[in-house]
Amino acid sequence: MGEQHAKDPHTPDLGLRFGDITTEAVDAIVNAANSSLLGGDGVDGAIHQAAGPELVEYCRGLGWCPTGEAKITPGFNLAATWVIHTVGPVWRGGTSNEAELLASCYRESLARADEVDAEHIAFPAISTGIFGYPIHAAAHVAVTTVRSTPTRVRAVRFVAFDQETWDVYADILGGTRRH
Ligand code: AR6
Repeated sequence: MGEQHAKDPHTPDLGLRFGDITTEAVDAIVNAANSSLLGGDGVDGAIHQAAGPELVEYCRGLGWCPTGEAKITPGFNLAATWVIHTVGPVWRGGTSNEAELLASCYRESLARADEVDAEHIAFPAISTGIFGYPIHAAAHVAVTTVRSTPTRVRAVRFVAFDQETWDVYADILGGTRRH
């Protein structure tokens, strides 16, 4: 076996942070958006607020984003260079393909990151707020999908905005470095 080339797809290091994703100084932060991409409440509202009005203007030019897909924009006033906007599924009890759609959000977000050579990215707990996806199930999808998706992203931070989210990720990530 030869030494792994730096640009070969691999599994990223996983980390956990507590707090507001808008202050994360990474190459790209992921936004839990809705299909209009024109902003909303929750983390979406916070990202638009911090990025400034240029973000919604840029998003207007992108059009609709279906559930499970992801589109990338500049970060404008954010510390992050890029924002990857993905649309998670609304929780409808678990029988409406929610898990596959949520996994697709993570895979598609990593694909957008690869397209711009983003090496450090941060994810909120997509769909677990206004869209109602139970945190245990959602965090399991998040971690297993990121672990099983080949990508050139080197480090993924899961950002927990509340204690329950932190506790669930910490449990799933186990011995993973929490930073
Ligand atoms: N930083 C990190 N995480 C946050 C932040 C923040 N600043 N603010 C909230 N969270 P949600 P969804 C957490 O509701 O469920 C919007 O209106 C939050 O505690 O933001 O995917 C969109 O436009 C939760 O753990 O997103 C859509 O219409 C997680 O982020 C809809 O909400 C996701 O909660 C999307 O709903």
